Amino acid sequence: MHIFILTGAGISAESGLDTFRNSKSDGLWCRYDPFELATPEAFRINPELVLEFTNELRRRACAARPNPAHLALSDFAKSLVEFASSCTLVTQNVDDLHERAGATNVIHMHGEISKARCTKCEAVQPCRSDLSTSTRCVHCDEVGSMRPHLVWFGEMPLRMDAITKSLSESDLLVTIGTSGTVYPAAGFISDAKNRGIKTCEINLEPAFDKSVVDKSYYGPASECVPMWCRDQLAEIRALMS
Ligand code: BV8
Repeated sequence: MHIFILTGAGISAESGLDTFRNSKSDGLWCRYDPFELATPEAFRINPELVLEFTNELRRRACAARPNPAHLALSDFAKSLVEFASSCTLVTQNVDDLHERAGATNVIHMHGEISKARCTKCEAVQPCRSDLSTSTRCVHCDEVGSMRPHLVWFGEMPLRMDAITKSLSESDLLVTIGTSGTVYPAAGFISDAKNRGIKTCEINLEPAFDKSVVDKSYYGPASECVPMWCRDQLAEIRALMS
Protein backbone atom coordinates (compact mmCIF):
# COMPACT_ATOMS: atom_id res chain seq x y z
CA MET A 1 0.00 0.00 0.00
CA HIS A 2 1.34 3.50 -0.87
CA ILE A 3 0.05 6.54 1.01
CA PHE A 4 0.42 10.16 -0.23
CA ILE A 5 0.46 12.59 2.69
CA LEU A 6 0.09 16.37 2.11
CA THR A 7 0.65 18.64 5.09
CA GLY A 8 -0.01 22.35 5.52
CA ALA A 9 0.50 25.08 8.09
CA GLY A 10 -2.04 23.52 10.48
CA ILE A 11 0.31 20.67 11.41
CA SER A 12 2.82 23.22 12.73
CA ALA A 13 0.22 25.41 14.49
CA GLU A 14 0.66 23.61 17.84
CA SER A 15 4.40 24.13 17.52
CA GLY A 16 3.58 27.85 17.76
CA LEU A 17 3.95 28.74 14.06
CA ASP A 18 1.35 31.00 12.45
CA THR A 19 -1.05 29.59 9.92
CA PHE A 20 -1.99 31.70 6.92
CA ARG A 21 -5.76 31.46 7.01
CA ASN A 22 -8.27 30.22 9.55
CA SER A 23 -11.85 30.77 10.65
CA LYS A 24 -10.66 33.15 13.41
CA SER A 25 -9.17 35.37 10.67
CA ASP A 26 -5.94 35.87 12.58
CA GLY A 27 -3.68 34.03 10.14
CA LEU A 28 -0.65 35.63 8.49
CA TRP A 29 -2.49 36.51 5.28
CA CYS A 30 -5.21 38.19 7.33
CA ARG A 31 -2.61 40.53 8.83
CA TYR A 32 -0.37 40.96 5.82
CA ASP A 33 -1.05 41.17 2.08
CA PRO A 34 0.63 38.08 0.53
CA PHE A 35 1.02 39.98 -2.72
CA GLU A 36 3.23 42.52 -0.91
CA LEU A 37 5.33 39.83 0.75
CA ALA A 38 5.22 36.53 -1.15
CA THR A 39 5.64 37.33 -4.86
CA PRO A 40 8.74 37.89 -7.04
CA GLU A 41 7.34 41.35 -7.86
CA ALA A 42 7.18 42.27 -4.16
CA PHE A 43 10.80 41.15 -3.74
CA ARG A 44 11.90 43.19 -6.77
CA ILE A 45 10.11 46.33 -5.55
CA ASN A 46 10.91 46.08 -1.83
CA PRO A 47 13.53 43.41 -1.05
CA GLU A 48 14.18 44.79 2.45
CA LEU A 49 10.50 44.35 3.45
CA VAL A 50 10.29 40.82 2.04
CA LEU A 51 13.64 39.82 3.61
CA GLU A 52 12.60 41.16 7.01
CA PHE A 53 9.27 39.28 6.81
CA THR A 54 11.00 36.02 5.89
CA ASN A 55 13.78 36.62 8.45
CA GLU A 56 11.04 36.65 11.12
CA LEU A 57 9.50 33.46 9.67
CA ARG A 58 12.97 31.83 9.83
CA ARG A 59 13.61 32.91 13.44
CA ARG A 60 10.24 31.50 14.53
CA ALA A 61 10.70 28.26 12.57
CA CYS A 62 14.17 27.73 14.10
CA ALA A 63 12.79 28.34 17.62
CA ALA A 64 9.83 25.95 17.18
CA ARG A 65 9.82 22.26 18.15
CA PRO A 66 8.10 19.32 16.44
CA ASN A 67 4.75 18.46 18.04
CA PRO A 68 3.08 15.02 18.51
CA ALA A 69 1.63 15.21 14.98
CA HIS A 70 5.09 15.50 13.37
CA LEU A 71 6.45 12.76 15.62
CA ALA A 72 3.53 10.38 14.96
CA LEU A 73 3.92 10.79 11.17
CA SER A 74 7.64 10.02 11.39
CA ASP A 75 7.04 6.85 13.43
CA PHE A 76 4.15 5.86 11.13
CA ALA A 77 6.36 6.05 8.02
CA LYS A 78 8.96 3.82 9.70
CA SER A 79 6.25 1.29 10.78
CA LEU A 80 4.94 0.91 7.22
CA VAL A 81 8.04 -1.01 6.15
CA GLU A 82 7.00 -4.12 8.12
CA PHE A 83 3.75 -4.17 6.14
CA ALA A 84 5.45 -3.87 2.72
CA SER A 85 3.90 -0.42 2.50
CA SER A 86 5.30 3.08 2.01
CA CYS A 87 4.36 6.76 2.03
CA THR A 88 5.37 9.99 0.36
CA LEU A 89 5.38 13.06 2.60
CA VAL A 90 4.74 16.30 0.67
CA THR A 91 4.54 19.51 2.67
CA GLN A 92 3.49 23.05 1.79
CA ASN A 93 5.32 24.16 4.93
CA VAL A 94 8.70 25.84 4.75
CA ASP A 95 9.72 24.86 8.30
CA ASP A 96 11.84 21.74 8.95
CA LEU A 97 9.73 20.30 11.77
CA HIS A 98 9.01 17.10 9.83
CA GLU A 99 12.75 16.49 9.45
CA ARG A 100 13.46 17.37 13.07
CA ALA A 101 10.78 14.81 14.05
CA GLY A 102 12.75 12.16 12.11
CA ALA A 103 11.01 12.21 8.73
CA THR A 104 13.18 11.61 5.65
CA ASN A 105 12.77 12.41 1.94
CA VAL A 106 10.28 15.19 2.72
CA ILE A 107 9.18 17.04 -0.43
CA HIS A 108 8.94 20.79 0.31
CA MET A 109 6.84 21.93 -2.65
CA HIS A 110 6.83 25.58 -1.45
CA GLY A 111 10.52 25.64 -0.56
CA GLU A 112 12.41 25.78 2.74
CA ILE A 113 12.99 28.78 5.01
CA SER A 114 16.27 27.20 6.19
CA LYS A 115 17.73 27.61 2.68
CA ALA A 116 18.62 30.63 0.52
CA ARG A 117 19.08 30.89 -3.24
CA CYS A 118 21.29 33.21 -5.27
CA THR A 119 19.31 35.01 -7.99
CA LYS A 120 22.54 35.33 -10.03
CA CYS A 121 24.04 31.80 -10.02
CA GLU A 122 20.93 29.95 -8.70
CA ALA A 123 23.03 28.10 -6.08
CA VAL A 124 20.99 26.99 -3.02
CA GLN A 125 22.72 27.07 0.36
CA PRO A 126 21.75 26.49 4.01
CA CYS A 127 20.51 29.65 5.72
CA ARG A 128 19.99 29.82 9.47
CA SER A 129 20.47 33.54 9.95
CA ASP A 130 18.97 36.76 8.62
CA LEU A 131 19.31 37.64 4.95
CA SER A 132 19.80 41.26 3.85
CA THR A 133 20.49 43.12 0.64
CA SER A 134 24.17 43.05 1.59
CA THR A 135 24.38 39.26 2.03
CA ARG A 136 27.09 37.80 -0.23
CA CYS A 137 26.60 34.57 -2.22
CA VAL A 138 29.22 32.04 -1.03
CA HIS A 139 29.27 30.44 -4.50
CA CYS A 140 29.60 33.37 -6.92
CA ASP A 141 30.54 36.15 -4.47
CA GLU A 142 27.69 38.40 -5.71
CA VAL A 143 26.44 40.84 -3.06
CA GLY A 144 22.69 41.49 -2.66
CA SER A 145 21.54 38.57 -4.83
CA MET A 146 20.34 36.25 -2.06
CA ARG A 147 16.63 35.41 -1.65
CA PRO A 148 14.87 32.87 0.56
CA HIS A 149 14.49 29.46 -1.16
CA LEU A 150 10.70 29.77 -1.09
CA VAL A 151 8.09 29.35 -3.83
CA TRP A 152 6.17 32.62 -4.02
CA PHE A 153 2.80 33.15 -5.67
CA GLY A 154 3.18 32.91 -9.43
CA GLU A 155 6.27 30.68 -9.15
CA MET A 156 6.33 26.99 -10.05
CA PRO A 157 6.17 24.73 -6.98
CA LEU A 158 9.15 22.43 -6.57
CA ARG A 159 9.38 18.74 -7.61
CA MET A 160 5.96 18.68 -9.26
CA ASP A 161 7.00 15.71 -11.45
CA ALA A 162 7.86 13.58 -8.40
CA ILE A 163 4.67 14.71 -6.65
CA THR A 164 2.42 13.90 -9.63
CA LYS A 165 4.08 10.48 -10.13
CA SER A 166 3.74 9.56 -6.45
CA LEU A 167 0.11 10.65 -6.33
CA SER A 168 -0.72 8.57 -9.41
CA GLU A 169 0.79 5.47 -7.72
CA SER A 170 -1.00 5.95 -4.36
CA ASP A 171 -3.81 3.95 -2.78
CA LEU A 172 -4.68 6.66 -0.27
CA LEU A 173 -4.25 10.47 -0.09
CA VAL A 174 -4.28 12.15 3.33
CA THR A 175 -4.34 15.92 3.81
CA ILE A 176 -3.29 17.29 7.20
CA GLY A 177 -3.68 20.91 8.36
CA THR A 178 -4.35 22.57 5.05
CA SER A 179 -7.14 24.98 4.09
CA GLY A 180 -7.14 23.79 0.47
CA THR A 181 -6.72 27.37 -0.75
CA VAL A 182 -3.42 27.36 -2.64
CA TYR A 183 -3.03 25.57 -5.96
CA PRO A 184 -1.82 23.27 -7.32
CA ALA A 185 -1.67 21.58 -3.84
CA ALA A 186 -5.35 22.34 -3.23
CA GLY A 187 -6.25 20.30 -6.29
CA PHE A 188 -4.48 17.09 -5.24
CA ILE A 189 -7.48 15.69 -3.33
CA SER A 190 -9.90 16.07 -6.24
CA ASP A 191 -7.26 14.64 -8.59
CA ALA A 192 -7.00 11.63 -6.26
CA LYS A 193 -10.79 11.24 -6.07
CA ASN A 194 -11.03 11.35 -9.87
CA ARG A 195 -8.44 8.58 -10.05
CA GLY A 196 -10.43 6.40 -7.65
CA ILE A 197 -7.84 6.91 -4.86
CA LYS A 198 -9.25 6.86 -1.29
CA THR A 199 -9.03 10.23 0.53
CA CYS A 200 -8.83 11.31 4.17
CA GLU A 201 -8.87 14.85 5.60
CA ILE A 202 -7.31 15.65 8.99
CA ASN A 203 -7.87 19.28 9.96
CA LEU A 204 -9.20 21.56 12.70
CA GLU A 205 -12.31 22.04 10.60
CA PRO A 206 -13.56 20.84 7.19
CA ALA A 207 -11.63 22.55 4.36
CA PHE A 208 -12.66 20.40 1.40
CA ASP A 209 -16.08 19.62 -0.05
CA LYS A 210 -17.33 16.41 1.55
CA SER A 211 -17.81 14.95 -1.93
CA VAL A 212 -14.02 14.51 -2.23
CA VAL A 213 -13.42 13.33 1.36
CA ASP A 214 -13.96 9.64 2.14
CA LYS A 215 -12.85 9.76 5.78
CA SER A 216 -12.13 12.66 8.15
CA TYR A 217 -10.69 13.48 11.55
CA TYR A 218 -11.56 17.01 12.76
CA GLY A 219 -9.68 18.47 15.70
CA PRO A 220 -6.15 19.52 16.67
CA ALA A 221 -3.45 17.74 14.63
CA SER A 222 -1.56 16.77 17.80
CA GLU A 223 -4.56 14.57 18.73
CA CYS A 224 -5.99 13.57 15.34
CA VAL A 225 -2.75 12.61 13.55
CA PRO A 226 -1.61 10.07 16.17
CA MET A 227 -5.20 8.70 16.17
CA TRP A 228 -5.22 8.35 12.37
CA CYS A 229 -1.76 6.70 12.40
CA ARG A 230 -2.99 4.09 14.91
CA ASP A 231 -6.21 3.47 12.94
CA GLN A 232 -4.40 3.25 9.59
CA LEU A 233 -1.79 0.79 10.86
CA ALA A 234 -4.57 -1.35 12.39
CA GLU A 235 -6.39 -1.32 9.03
CA ILE A 236 -3.24 -2.34 7.12
CA ARG A 237 -2.49 -5.03 9.71
CA ALA A 238 -6.03 -6.43 9.34
CA LEU A 239 -5.70 -6.44 5.53
CA MET A 240 -2.41 -8.36 5.81
CA SER A 241 -3.76 -11.02 8.21
C1 BV8 B 1 1.75 28.28 -9.41
C2 BV8 B 1 5.31 31.04 0.24
C3 BV8 B 1 2.14 27.86 -11.74
C4 BV8 B 1 6.22 30.42 1.17
C5 BV8 B 1 3.15 30.29 -0.45
C6 BV8 B 1 -4.83 27.02 -10.24
C7 BV8 B 1 -3.76 26.23 -10.65
C8 BV8 B 1 -2.45 26.66 -10.44
C9 BV8 B 1 -2.20 27.88 -9.82
C10 BV8 B 1 -3.25 28.67 -9.41
C11 BV8 B 1 -4.57 28.24 -9.61
N1 BV8 B 1 -5.39 29.20 -9.11
C12 BV8 B 1 -4.64 30.21 -8.58
C13 BV8 B 1 -3.35 29.92 -8.77
C14 BV8 B 1 -2.23 30.80 -8.36
C15 BV8 B 1 -1.76 30.58 -6.93
C16 BV8 B 1 -2.87 30.30 -5.95
O1 BV8 B 1 -3.14 29.16 -5.64
N2 BV8 B 1 -3.46 31.35 -5.43
C17 BV8 B 1 -4.49 31.18 -4.40
C18 BV8 B 1 -4.39 32.31 -3.39
C19 BV8 B 1 -5.85 31.12 -5.11
N3 BV8 B 1 -0.79 29.52 -6.88
C20 BV8 B 1 0.51 29.80 -7.13
O2 BV8 B 1 0.90 30.90 -7.44
C21 BV8 B 1 1.50 28.66 -7.03
N4 BV8 B 1 2.28 28.58 -8.24
O3 BV8 B 1 0.58 28.11 -9.53
O4 BV8 B 1 2.67 28.17 -10.46
C22 BV8 B 1 1.67 26.46 -11.85
C23 BV8 B 1 0.51 26.21 -12.54
C24 BV8 B 1 0.04 24.92 -12.63
C25 BV8 B 1 0.72 23.86 -12.03
C26 BV8 B 1 1.86 24.12 -11.34
C27 BV8 B 1 2.34 25.44 -11.23
C28 BV8 B 1 2.49 28.89 -5.90
C29 BV8 B 1 1.83 28.66 -4.57
C30 BV8 B 1 2.85 28.80 -3.42
C31 BV8 B 1 2.75 30.16 -2.83
N5 BV8 B 1 3.59 30.28 -1.66
N6 BV8 B 1 3.96 30.61 0.55
C32 BV8 B 1 5.84 30.82 2.56
O5 BV8 B 1 6.01 32.01 2.87
O6 BV8 B 1 5.33 29.93 3.27
S1 BV8 B 1 1.55 29.92 -0.12
C33 BV8 B 1 1.17 29.71 1.52
O7 BV8 B 1 -0.09 29.01 1.51
C34 BV8 B 1 2.08 28.81 2.32
O8 BV8 B 1 3.11 28.21 1.59
C35 BV8 B 1 1.12 27.74 2.83
O9 BV8 B 1 1.74 26.55 3.07
C36 BV8 B 1 0.19 27.66 1.69
C37 BV8 B 1 -1.09 26.87 1.87
O10 BV8 B 1 -1.68 27.22 3.05
P1 BV8 B 1 -1.97 26.06 4.13
O11 BV8 B 1 -0.74 25.29 4.36
O12 BV8 B 1 -3.19 25.33 3.72
O13 BV8 B 1 -2.20 26.94 5.41
P2 BV8 B 1 -3.52 27.74 5.82
O14 BV8 B 1 -3.14 28.69 6.90
O15 BV8 B 1 -4.19 28.27 4.59
O16 BV8 B 1 -4.49 26.61 6.42
C38 BV8 B 1 -4.15 26.01 7.65
C39 BV8 B 1 -5.25 25.02 7.98
O17 BV8 B 1 -4.89 24.36 9.20
C40 BV8 B 1 -6.59 25.68 8.22
O18 BV8 B 1 -7.61 24.95 7.54
C41 BV8 B 1 -6.80 25.58 9.73
O19 BV8 B 1 -8.16 25.39 10.09
C42 BV8 B 1 -6.00 24.35 10.07
N7 BV8 B 1 -5.46 24.33 11.44
C43 BV8 B 1 -5.12 25.38 12.22
N8 BV8 B 1 -4.67 24.93 13.41
C44 BV8 B 1 -4.72 23.57 13.37
C45 BV8 B 1 -5.22 23.18 12.11
N9 BV8 B 1 -5.40 21.89 11.76
C46 BV8 B 1 -5.07 20.95 12.68
N10 BV8 B 1 -4.57 21.24 13.90
C47 BV8 B 1 -4.38 22.54 14.28
N11 BV8 B 1 -3.91 22.80 15.51
